[in-house]
Amino acid sequence: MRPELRQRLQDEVVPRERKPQKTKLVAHADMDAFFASVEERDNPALRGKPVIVGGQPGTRGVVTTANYEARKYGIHAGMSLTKAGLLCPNGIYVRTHGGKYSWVSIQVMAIFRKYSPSVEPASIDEAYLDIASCADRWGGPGRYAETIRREVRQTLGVTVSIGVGPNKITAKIASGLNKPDGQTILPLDNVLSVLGPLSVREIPGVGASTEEVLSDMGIHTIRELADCPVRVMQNRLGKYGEALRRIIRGEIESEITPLEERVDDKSMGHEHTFHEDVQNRDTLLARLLQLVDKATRRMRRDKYVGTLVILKLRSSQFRTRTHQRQLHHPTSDPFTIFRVGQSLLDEIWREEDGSVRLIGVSVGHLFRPGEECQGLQEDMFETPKAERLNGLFSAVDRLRDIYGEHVLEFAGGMEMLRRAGSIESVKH
Ligand code: DCP
Ligand code: CA
Repeated sequence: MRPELRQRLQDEVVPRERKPQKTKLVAHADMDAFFASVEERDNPALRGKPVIVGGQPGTRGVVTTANYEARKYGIHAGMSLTKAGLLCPNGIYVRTHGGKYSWVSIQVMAIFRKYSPSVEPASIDEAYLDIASCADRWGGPGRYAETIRREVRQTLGVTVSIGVGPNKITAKIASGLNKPDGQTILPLDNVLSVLGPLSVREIPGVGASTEEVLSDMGIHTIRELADCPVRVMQNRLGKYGEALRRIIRGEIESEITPLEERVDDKSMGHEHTFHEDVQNRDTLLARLLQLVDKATRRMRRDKYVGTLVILKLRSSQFRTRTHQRQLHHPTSDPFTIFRVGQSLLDEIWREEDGSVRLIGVSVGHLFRPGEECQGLQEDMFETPKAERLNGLFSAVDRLRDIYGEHVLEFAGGMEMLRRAGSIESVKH
């Protein structure tokens, strides 16, 4: 490395914090239409046209993202490619190039780390930065955000939007307010001047069921939530409601878990070799569900969530294939992980491809979420229904601790096994 470059890096690089840190000032950086932007960067002929990433219209599979042009046609992530093809027949459809996006993600995170002592990646294209001790060095949060956005644009050719707030949740809402290629700095002494008029649905983690409860209470906007008396919130939504109210008022600090504290190389999973090779999709899915169940049980026990699902298949000819998908939100939810595993299976294997000797699944990019984010990561874990589900998982886990692994099986797995006529084949 050239000496002047090394010196520049040394000047720029902020000393690393190695422990989770509470901070009073958080930046949330989120890439714009991430997969589509990388595709446009690599093929400028796509610019200005509706670009849909995921595959060809009419084929199996879903849209992973669409650029802002394509969103005007109503296309969004998760939509089937068949429906996308009907809504936007003249769009440009590109297949997903996972490896390329992972590489850009690594480069983006490296840039973020130059600007903050503590960076917590939240998904493939977003991160929280602790900026309490460094924003002033760049002339305050506004200049600071402009500097990072410029560097990402100039070095990687893609754009990022940034929000700054007193905690993760407020910063995340802020980063979405001026998308794409924008920034929003919340005034620390009055975050509600910006957030107040927004719908409570803009709060990450507030889904349909929490919205319904709030709506029953006459609460529709963030300001109404913030102004609701603590006791009323406690009565209707318990500790979660109280925390939500304080977070949104900017009264709760966040803990940023830096990259070094994550166990990115760690994964939890299980695999199974069949007594007889299997060519039936339902049998594979039933086994997959059991493996996911086991893996997520360990994750719950150790309080991990993860953002990467890896499926492994070995054919009767001993050909091993692994396929992985980066999740949008960290999770330990068996249903989510199973659904992703199922779509990975469908992407790499069909019954006509021949029989399978081994199937395995693991969840990677594991980490333990900061306390204030626990339960806010996913709608599923924060709503009253989610609390019940979480309680259900824990109760099942306890029963298994006492009576053994097979005391309770997932009903779905049992049903699939029954359909495949292979209940006996998976009993131990
Ligand atoms: N992604 C995916 N499947 C989904 C959602 C997202 O594979 N159901 C991938 C593709 C996205 C990337 O994750 O490009 C980041 O997801 P975001 O929700 O941040 O969406 P984008 O970055 O595409 O758009 P935005 O500008 O709204 O952030
Ligand atoms: Ca994004």
